[in-house]
Formats: sequence, structure tokens, C-alpha cells
Amino acid sequence: MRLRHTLIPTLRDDPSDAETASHRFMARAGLIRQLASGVYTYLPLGYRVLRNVERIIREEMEKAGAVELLLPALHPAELWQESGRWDVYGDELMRLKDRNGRPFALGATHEEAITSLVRDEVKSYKKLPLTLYQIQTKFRDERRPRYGLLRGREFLMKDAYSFDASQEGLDQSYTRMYDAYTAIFTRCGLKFRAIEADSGAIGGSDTHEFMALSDIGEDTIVHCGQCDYAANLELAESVGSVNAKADAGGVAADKAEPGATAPAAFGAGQIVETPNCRTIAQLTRFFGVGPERIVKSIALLIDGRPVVALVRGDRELNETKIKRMLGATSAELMSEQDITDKLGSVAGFIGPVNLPSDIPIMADEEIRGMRQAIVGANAADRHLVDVDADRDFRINLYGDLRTATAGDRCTRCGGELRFDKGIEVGHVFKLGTKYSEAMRATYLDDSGKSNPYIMGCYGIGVSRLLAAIVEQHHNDAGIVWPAEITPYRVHLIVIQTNNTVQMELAEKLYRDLQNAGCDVLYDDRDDRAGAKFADADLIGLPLRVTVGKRAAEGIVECKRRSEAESFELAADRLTDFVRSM
Ligand code: 9G3
Repeated sequence: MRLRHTLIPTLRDDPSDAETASHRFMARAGLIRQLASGVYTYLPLGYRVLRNVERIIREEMEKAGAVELLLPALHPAELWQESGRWDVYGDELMRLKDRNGRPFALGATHEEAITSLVRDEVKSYKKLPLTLYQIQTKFRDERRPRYGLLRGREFLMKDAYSFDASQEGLDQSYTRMYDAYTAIFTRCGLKFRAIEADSGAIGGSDTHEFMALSDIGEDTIVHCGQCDYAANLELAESVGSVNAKADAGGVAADKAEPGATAPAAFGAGQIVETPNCRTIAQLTRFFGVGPERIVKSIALLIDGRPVVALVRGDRELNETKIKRMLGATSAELMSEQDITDKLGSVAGFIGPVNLPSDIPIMADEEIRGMRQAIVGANAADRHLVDVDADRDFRINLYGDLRTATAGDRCTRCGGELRFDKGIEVGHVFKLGTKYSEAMRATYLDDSGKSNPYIMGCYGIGVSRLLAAIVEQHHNDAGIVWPAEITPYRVHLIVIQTNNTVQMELAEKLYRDLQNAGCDVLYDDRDDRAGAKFADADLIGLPLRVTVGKRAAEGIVECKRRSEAESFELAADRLTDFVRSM
């Protein structure tokens, strides 16, 4: 392709709204342009890479036995009302009315659409298992689109849906997709990790996320240095590093803050005046103890109902875990007013002792057996000390409610846990019958009985994957494309377009390379060499070939994008050399 004939509008400077490397370089290398917030044009170069990624996805989907189709993006509201999700998703689901005033949604995902199709077309167990997929535009009205293609409001997703007649069948479909994802991300040159994840609102049981490792990732990956445990921080388990149980003695006065009113030792459950000590830090200073001696009581509305959750003072409550444990969809902190009205307590001084008996108290299992603990007294500026968990307050339910933290150990092997940031590029779910039951999508089994399909769903954020690849494959000068998805293989530059020897050699090489099946981007513009080299670095093709002053000797200069130094090569050996790459 002659650069002159295509459209690759490179930029010298970073766009002001670009905060990450991939957003900066995809804009500067002329791959994407923003049309609106979270809405992007794929320019010719960007679209060419996108198609290469899609090719890899299609090849691996084919190998996994999945069949491609294309579902509509325009969904009648009735479909989403059948599944009950029309009212679950708020403003994020983009809705519109047709000319007759009928309500529609722009597809944010396609469980409803695909289940409706299979319900009509697949009625016998003989037609199962069946895995259908599409590569389709999705619409989600994100509150804060950001980082270019990483979080858009219109984006490209490969979404696959499997239909089986048994759990074993689903397990096989799931494994095939899981393995296909591993192959896809590997071929795309991505450094990634598959981790246990939370199924969230979509429900279902097993689910894994495929995370591209990146410091700008919004997700936190917890993984063990010794065994293969890896999970999203939302649900990762861990064994506490601080094994401190309450020590025998009371609160040692000499460690208490000077001037504190805390006497040397207290009776069991004694009230202590703790003026304005609302935070764990203030309490540890006041009493001269570690945070693990304090019980943190958090008042929440879980699906609108008041609940008090207890975690040790050195821990954070994990809201995803408490929602999972209670099978709830929403969890939010209780307002100060509610804390007074519903708990009869005071914000900052909530504690588990003498709470109204209709308020459920959930406790992280590290609370079990705590002795000489410090808890809020449910009164302003007061705490109770020397409280024994098993003796002094009731717990309705114990569970793993805490968020894993640095220093914790692996629950499986005791190894040290590590924390990385990641970008979610894939997510696979075992849905079970959640949608097929909701939509009465059934098949007749060999005894003529009708059963809901057992489903799985499998997504790859294709446009997001493109950005994640650039996040991992760039240097200060621009993008460095992995071989299998690079938009072109060779970046051919001629220095002096008014020099016939250089032009003739360059044209010949352009022709020979293309005849050898090598995709070439040929920069024959009347520009300064520096500008052409800067564009080559931004665009990031694997090999730059320069026809310059040694053209007369049949010598060209070559430089791999992944290396700093260049080398010279006889022009007539170039095609073989490129083939050997
Ligand atoms: C919506 C909106 C946003 C959403 C969803 C629905 C996320 C929604 C989860 C999934 C699950 C799987 C098939 C491919 C793999 C992922 N955000 N999810 O369902 F209406 Cl506005 O998309 N879908």
C-alpha cells in the first residue's frame, strides 16, 4: 500500500484527552479517531489490525467447534422484559423508540437474542451441543468512558453462547472455549492470566476472566507464587498474615496515647469514653493496640435491607463477597441518618453488642474467637473494651467477607500471594438454565420430556483487546506490533523521491515484496527523512527498510522495530530475508 494513497493521519503530539499509552499511540499512529465520548472510528490502519485479531478469533472459534452467525443490534424491549433485565439495567442500557413509538434496546449483550433464536430453531436434544458466536458491536452507555478503546460506549465483542443437554456437556463446552481463549490471547502476543471471577448480576456458577497484565488495568489479580491459584480480588480468598489473637492482658496503659483516659485494665465489656475516635487509626492510637484488636462494624443496606458486617480492624470488607454470600444484587453503605434511625446507633461508633435483634450481623471468620476486642458502643464517643466475640455478641452468619491484602498467604498451599493489575479482555461463564428457564427455552430429551438448555456464555472484548495489546507492545517512540497481528510486515521508505536510482530500487523492492506475498506499507512521500522515520516508529511495523544513498550499490538499510540498531543488506536478498522473519 502506498502511504500516499491511504489515510494514516499520524500526529506529532499526544492528544490532550489521552491518559494511557495505548490511547496516545493509537491516536498518534493514525489508528483511531474519536467521534464522541466513548465512540471511535477505526481508521484504515486500525481496522486492518482489528481484522487480523478477528481472523485469529475466527480460526480458534472454528477449532473449538463454534459456528458464527450475526444477531441484530436492535432488540425489541419485549425480549429484555422476558428475561427480566429491561428493568435491572438502568441508564447503561441504551434505549430508543421506533417510528411507531415501540421501545427497543441497542444490544449491550445478546443472551436474550440468542436464547430466543435457539428456542425457536433447536427443539431436540439431537441438535445439541451447539455453540454459536458472533463478532458484533455492543452498546453500553458507560458513565465514564475512558482510555480510548479500553472502555467505550460502542465497542466490538466476540460473544459465544453454548447450549447443552447436560452439566457434563456444559463443562466440555466451557473447557473448549477456555482453551480457545488461551490460544487466541497467546497468538495475539498478549501476556495474560486466566483467573477465578465473580459471576455478578449475570449469575451462573464457574466463571473465569482473562486478564491482560497491565499497570493501568482497573482489576486486581491475586495469584499465588507457589501454586496456580489466581482470582479476581473481588472474590480472592486468603489466610490472614496477622495471626494475632487478643493477647491475655487488657489494654496496657503504657501503650495508650498519653493523656488518654484509658485506665490500666478494664472489666469485661466496659464502656470507655473515646471522644471523636471514629476511625481505626484514631482508636489504635487512643488504646495503644494494633488494628487487629478492633472489630470494624459496617452498616449496609443489602438489597435495601439493613445488615451489619464485622471485619477485623486491619481488614477491608469485600462487598462482592457479602453480596455473593447473601445472593444479593446491591450493597451500599447505610447513611448516618439510617444508622441512627434503623440501628439506634451512631455513625463511627457502631458495634455488635446490643444491636436491635432484627438486624442480621454477618461476621468475617477472623472475628470468631476474638477476645479482649474493642467494639463501638452504639453511642456517641464511646467504645466497649475487653469484649469476647463468642461471649458478648451474636453472629447470624460467619463467612469470608474480607478483601485479601498484601502479606496474606494462599489458602491452598500457604504460599505468598501476589497482586497485579489487569485489563479484562475475556470472560467465560457457566450460565446453567438462568436464561433458558426465564425465557422457557427448552428442548425435548430422548424420553420426550422438555428441559431448559444448559447454557454457557463467552465474551472477548475485541476492540479492548486491541488497546490491551498496544498497552503491552510499545516503547517511547510508538507501537511495536506482534508479528501475527501487525497491519503490514514491512515499512518501505525511500529517502530522495527526486533521485531516480533510489526511486527505481524502491519501486522494484515494493513490487518484489508484494509479489512474494509480503504486505508492504510504502512511504514515497516528499517528506523529510526524519518525519518518515518518526512515522515508522509510531506505526510500529516489524521491519523498516530504507532506500537511501547506498541504493546505487544495491544496498538498503534495515531495522527491526523491536531493536535499536539497524543493519545493511543487499537489496536482492531482501525478499528472502523477509520470508525468513
Ligand atoms: C446490559 C448492560 C451491561 C452489561 C450487561 C447487560 C455486562 C451484561 C455481563 C455480560 C455477560 C456476558 C455475553 C458475553 C460474555 C459476557 N454488562 N453484562 O449482561 F444490559 Cl447495559 O455481558 N455476555
